[in-house]
Amino acid sequence: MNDASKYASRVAAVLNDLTIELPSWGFADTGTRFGKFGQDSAAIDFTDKLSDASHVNRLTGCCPKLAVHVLWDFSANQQPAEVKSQAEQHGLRIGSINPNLFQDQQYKYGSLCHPDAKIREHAVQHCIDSIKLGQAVDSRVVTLWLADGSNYPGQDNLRARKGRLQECLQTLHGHLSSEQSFLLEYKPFEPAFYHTDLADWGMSLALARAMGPQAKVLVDTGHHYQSQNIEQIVAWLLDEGMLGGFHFNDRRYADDDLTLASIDPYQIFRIFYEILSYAHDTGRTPTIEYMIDQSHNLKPKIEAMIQTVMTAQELVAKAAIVDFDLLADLQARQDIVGCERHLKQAFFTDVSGLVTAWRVEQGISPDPLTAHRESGYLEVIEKERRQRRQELGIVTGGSYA
Ligand code: PSV
Ligand code: MN
Repeated sequence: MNDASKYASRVAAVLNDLTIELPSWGFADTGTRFGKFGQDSAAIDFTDKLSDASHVNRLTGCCPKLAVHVLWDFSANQQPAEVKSQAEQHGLRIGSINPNLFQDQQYKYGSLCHPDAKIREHAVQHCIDSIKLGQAVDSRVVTLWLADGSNYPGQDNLRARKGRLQECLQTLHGHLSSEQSFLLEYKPFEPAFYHTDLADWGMSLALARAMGPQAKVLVDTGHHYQSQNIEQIVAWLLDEGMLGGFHFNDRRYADDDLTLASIDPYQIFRIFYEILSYAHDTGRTPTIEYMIDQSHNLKPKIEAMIQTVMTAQELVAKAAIVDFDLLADLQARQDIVGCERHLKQAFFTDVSGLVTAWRVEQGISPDPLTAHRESGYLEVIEKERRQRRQELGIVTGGSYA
């Protein structure tokens, strides 16, 4: 067995480096297209989301930023400066800004890829507004997920759509401040079912390159076909200097929004292993934005977030105890069994003591989940939000129809 204790400082170093953005939408009532089940504790407004995220940050010590969705979190009369200071009052910063190009009725046939130049202009303007919003709240990242695609073969010209998209994205790059990066998220299907305009990492990579130096690729762990080798994609993007960030979640069938590593923890371990091995081999620490992108219909939302963060910390700690030099030696000798055994040993090593020690060092609870359950926070917000919902006449749950 790997002697985990001799890697204590390496584990502490990777945990110090790992900050994870929380998604504002993960604290509100969400669900599937068939229905949603309301929770009394679910956030009603943006202040609730800040409060919940701040609670998770206090307990885990590694979530200082809240990712926001422009149309879900910002109203027309909201001043960005106020949002920024409100976040600061909660000990947080605004993280990645997510433009929304998928709700508006005019996007029925696409947004940045739409055949009609007027609709593309509208979509571009929304993205420019989002970039400006990011500048005003001092956020460094704009993440674009594009719902564009088509449902039937022949519905539109695939190459023409690519050209329109490239042109729009290049315009957007020109609006970024020198401190902003632009992450292009890909997804193979949904809501479109025949083709998606940004369907995989190769398409995101090609367009990010065409956009300019501040554009990179975002890997949403749930946005891959069954059994796709995600860690290889990560290794390639790292090598190309094009890995910008992650949306953490897990999937069993499609884009299920399950909690990170709930289905395949070994895969997330292998992703972290690729990142740490790149840093070890090159001496470079890539700037990677880690964000959670999960909406829980059944699990209590705050618990699910804490569980996700704790899981990520545990898995990165396991990847940190891989002996990269030993592994390189085993690889050079073509000791295939030895190589695999070494990786597996790291994965199966109990690192909880090292992670706990790091938490104690940070002055936080060794067990954030239990600390949350004992904090009384949930009971307070449940009561207050139940009452507020009644006063506002908000009915929770039900169908989306
Ligand atoms: C789309 O499925 C996606 O992964 C994008 O990142 C959106 O911003 C997010 O989900 C909304 O939950
Ligand atoms: Mn995502």
